[in-house]
Amino acid sequence: MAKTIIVSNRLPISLRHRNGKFEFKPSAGGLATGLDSIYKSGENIWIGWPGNTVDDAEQRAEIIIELHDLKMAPVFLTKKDVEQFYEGFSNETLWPAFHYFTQYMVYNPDHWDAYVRVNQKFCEAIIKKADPDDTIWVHDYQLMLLPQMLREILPDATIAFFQHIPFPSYEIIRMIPWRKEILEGVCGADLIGFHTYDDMRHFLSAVSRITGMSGESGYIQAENRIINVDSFPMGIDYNKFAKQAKSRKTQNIVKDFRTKVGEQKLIITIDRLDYSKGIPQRIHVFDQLLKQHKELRGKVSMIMIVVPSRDRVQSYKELKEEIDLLVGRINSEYSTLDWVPVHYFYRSFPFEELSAFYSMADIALVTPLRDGMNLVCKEFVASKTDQTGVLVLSEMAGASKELQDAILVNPNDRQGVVDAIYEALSMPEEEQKERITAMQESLKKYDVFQWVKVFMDRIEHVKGKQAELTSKDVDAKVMTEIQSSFKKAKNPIFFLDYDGTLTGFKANPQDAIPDQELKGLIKDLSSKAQVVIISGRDKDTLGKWFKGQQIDMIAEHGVWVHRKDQSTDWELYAEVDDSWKDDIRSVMEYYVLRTPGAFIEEKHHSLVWHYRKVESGLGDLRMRELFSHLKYMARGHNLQVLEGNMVLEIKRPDINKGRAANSLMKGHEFDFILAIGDDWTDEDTFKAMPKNAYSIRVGYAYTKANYNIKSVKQVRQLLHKLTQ
Ligand code: GDG
Repeated sequence: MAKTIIVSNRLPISLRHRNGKFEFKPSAGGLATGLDSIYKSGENIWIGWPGNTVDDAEQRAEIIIELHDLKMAPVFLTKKDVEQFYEGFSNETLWPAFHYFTQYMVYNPDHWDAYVRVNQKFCEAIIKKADPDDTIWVHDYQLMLLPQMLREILPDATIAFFQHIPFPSYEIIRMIPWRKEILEGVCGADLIGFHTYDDMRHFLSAVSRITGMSGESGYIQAENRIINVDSFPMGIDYNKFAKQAKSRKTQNIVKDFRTKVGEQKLIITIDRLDYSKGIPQRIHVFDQLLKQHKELRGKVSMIMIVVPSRDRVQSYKELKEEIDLLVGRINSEYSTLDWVPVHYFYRSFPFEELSAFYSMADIALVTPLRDGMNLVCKEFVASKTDQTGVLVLSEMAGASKELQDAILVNPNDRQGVVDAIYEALSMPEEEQKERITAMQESLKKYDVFQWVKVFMDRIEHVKGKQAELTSKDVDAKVMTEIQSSFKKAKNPIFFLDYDGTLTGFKANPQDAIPDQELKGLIKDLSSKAQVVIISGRDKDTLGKWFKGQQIDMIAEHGVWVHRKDQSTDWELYAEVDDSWKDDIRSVMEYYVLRTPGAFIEEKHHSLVWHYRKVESGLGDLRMRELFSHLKYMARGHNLQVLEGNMVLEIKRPDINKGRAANSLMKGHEFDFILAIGDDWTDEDTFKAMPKNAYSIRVGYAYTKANYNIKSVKQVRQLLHKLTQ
């Protein structure tokens, strides 16, 4: 049976070497709890780095055995890996970039090499355990190359990726020299998840601009499959926090802490040491509060827990020094013998004490400058079992999208945060209860177990969607069938679209000239069958490009036809009334003037607005505007507006490739018909085909065609086979 493999940089354990033996302490972090039921069942397993550098072979063997019992398998990192991959590329390039701290970004090619090398190491470790149809769920920014590395070795595996930290705007991503490799790495996955909608839309925009892969409504069209990108806001183990807060153990700790700090109001702040968390800014805020509201001195204290993290990275060392200095300054300025403004702890606490802090605090001040989600604020809310307390939350945290009943603040607006704390301190109990209750309802419903379930269900959904689209793939069996049917045929015909079918797209449409291979292919094919090039292109271009070939040509979606046996001129296939063109052209021209790179192509029966060369994003925006403008005008003229590949075309609805193909076949009996095309204009051809025809759409989009084929390359391979 297929199994599920969870992969993260760190395994959910801590490992200590004591008295010649290793001690394994499972971590009770949010992710580990949520995924508990997954990796602990059946053959499933969690693969990652145990967190220590262990070089000794015997010790490694001991760790492998111990971890095996915990349903885990290690990836061992060397000291150099840790320095260059983890502290280096992950935490000095990706982390600052993704949190918009570009001033801390390091561009070190050695760190990048290590990132590739370690992702490869993870890949090898997974391959040893994985079967071809397993589900592999990769976590976070340290492993962004892994999905594609796995895809190359396990093409049929189900691969998912979730990023726990923000995904920034394209403007930031483009600063990273290795951005393309990183995005292509992630796109090896079938499902890509982020905490928020903003993260996912930033990702989609970066993918389309940097890799050129197109996307729509959360789906990216990769070469041979679709990829779903979605938002999955992570929850917490709500009941665990609620239960612990009520427990006798925690309530005893609360009593003890209370006796020590007295009856003053308490503001709690809990973070890992990180510049993204806005810790120094928070101390400045508290200082300003005490300056502006002298009456609060002696009555409010801040309990500030900073959990040591990445303290070997220079920027973190400096941050630690800054915090120490600021806490020293504020305490030395305001402290009295029976009161200190800031109780500062640079260490972590056992769970029951953490719960006591949440439980006794009047306010949680969660003001990161940028945070993927932030679980601390959710844990605080879950721990307020009597529903009193106020959450002051940064709008830069992913959690702010869900916790709208918090007092939301901009952490850069110092006065705004001061005012928010003041508001929180004076908030009536009834309002506190209303707000906390509303937030608790939501956190209960969307807890971490629900998060895992929704994510796993979505993996199945996307695989189903992929299967639907590839069920009609031209595989070896279909290929053999087409070949044998063609061999038997006495009077075969081919309808071949040009752009996107026989040749790829070019920035300038006039550059998509048929190459030598294609010319040879068409020549060979036309010696064995009737070949019809059926295109939206103008007749002069087609005529020039296929001059001398023994083929039929249908130009401008069926306005013109050129028969191979009539070496004379083009024949008008459809009567064209172009009295509408002046009105429409002037509107299109207005949009060209506003959009550098756009241009109009005039065809006999249609006008086409091209935006392939327009700055990406702007092109889409203008196309949408023009689309609704033209739709409105089209009604009066009985015209049809159609969206194509980086084009918007307006034309008479009764002129289409299907109608032209039908007219051309009329009165003839064909015993083999093959139609291939890549876009909506070819759908008319497919619809017009008789039942016995083979129709094939290039790319994996929904289609009326009987089959799909991956790309232009595969189309040419198919046609070559038929000429043999
Ligand atoms: C990353 C993203 C995203 C803290 N102090 C103690 C302690 N903690 C626990 C908290 C909480 C966790 O650490 C911190 O989680 P956050 O979500 O706040 O932040 P990151 O570590 O930066 O996590 C973040 C998260 O991934 C999940 O996707 O939300 O945006 O940056 O659970 O309880 N636990 C104990 N003692 C402490 O002193 N026991």
